[in-house]
Amino acid sequence: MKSGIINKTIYDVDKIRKDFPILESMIHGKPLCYLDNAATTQKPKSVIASDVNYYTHLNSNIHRGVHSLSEAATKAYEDARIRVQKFINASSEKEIIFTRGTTESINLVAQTLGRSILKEGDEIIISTMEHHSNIVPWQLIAAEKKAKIKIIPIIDKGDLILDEYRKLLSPKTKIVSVVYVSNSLGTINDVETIISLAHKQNIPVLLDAAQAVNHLPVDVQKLDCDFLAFSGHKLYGPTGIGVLYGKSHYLESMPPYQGGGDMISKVTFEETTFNSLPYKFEAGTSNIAGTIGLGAAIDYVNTIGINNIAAYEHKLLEYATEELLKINGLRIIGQSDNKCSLISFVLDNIHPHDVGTFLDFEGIAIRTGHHCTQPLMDRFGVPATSRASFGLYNTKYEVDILAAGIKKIIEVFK
Ligand code: C6P
Repeated sequence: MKSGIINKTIYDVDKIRKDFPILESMIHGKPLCYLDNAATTQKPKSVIASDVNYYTHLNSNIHRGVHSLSEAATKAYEDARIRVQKFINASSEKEIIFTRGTTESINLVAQTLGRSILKEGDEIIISTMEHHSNIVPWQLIAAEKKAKIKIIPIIDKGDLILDEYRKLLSPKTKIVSVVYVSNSLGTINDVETIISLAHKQNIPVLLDAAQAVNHLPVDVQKLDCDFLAFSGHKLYGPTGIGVLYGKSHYLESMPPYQGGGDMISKVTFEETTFNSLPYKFEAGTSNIAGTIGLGAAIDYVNTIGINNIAAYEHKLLEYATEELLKINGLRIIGQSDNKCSLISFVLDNIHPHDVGTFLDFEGIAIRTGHHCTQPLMDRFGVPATSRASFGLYNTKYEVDILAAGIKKIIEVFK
């Protein structure tokens, strides 16, 4: 698939696309135009090769054996932890906990920190634009502890109302948990302000960075967030592997999430003492191949440079916004001045599911539905949107294909 002029200015996207074998696919006889990167990103050859290499040469359980294979697998697994630590600039690799993904990372904090600090009448602050993964875990623990959930409202453009957030903060607030980049609007939230306001009252802040780490440079020490959650599969890595970053003093004070092998120091029938960080939170045999694959994905992203990716995607988003706004009857949901990576839209009198199905016949993969943000859809008074979300390999030409596909469906449905 051809690219456009802007694509050459930051990096050679045509060269990069060759690293992703799936981008060569034909769908219904048309070249695949993959614009569903917020759901999951495609994998470069190096990540695919990492999986094959692991099962061909390294497969063994970690932290358990003294034999060579186990030692090699353990080293590769722990090297991946250091790659993650450096990627988000955590101060120690002990602050990096491997989980199944963003969802599990947030559940871990809700069920451990939440369980140990929440009391009746306490409050948890989240926002209107949260993914269900940052709503339901808090609802579960709030119901158990008789705590309340408070919601930061948003304006029609899709920005959080920080004055309202200020008013919500009180001595009853025990945790703030907000999304860094919205998966449905693309808004980049002002998390620096959110964190500093919470910290004035010694309230810990968790950032759901599922849609941030692949689009923006993320430095947890600079942000000063207390927890940060993300998934490997949105960062060009494998599914089933994710990260919870936590400041060590919080992680030390939290009880374990699950019990089992690897998370213990000593077990008797009377009593168990727990392993040190990070292993206290990694019970059972981990997704070893996936973790090593995540390390390979980070290496890949680093070779391009996350700042280059952010700059490239920013230009692509500007171009896509301009082109889509030219289409009569198309309304963009989420028009913050501080946005990245995606466009959610609705078309007059055409249901998003019809849009998604029609575009699929053009070879274009977008996501339609509520994107696991039903309260946000309610806020905008729509049951669903169509969402085109971009990755480091998308091109201006693909934006043109999308715009042409949307114009075609409007014609057909007239
Ligand atoms: N959003 C989307 O299409 P998991 O499933 O654990 O890897 O990620 C959950 C999650 C949490 N927070 C945000 C902001 C997310 O975008 C997601 C995943 C996908 O938008 C699947 S619903």
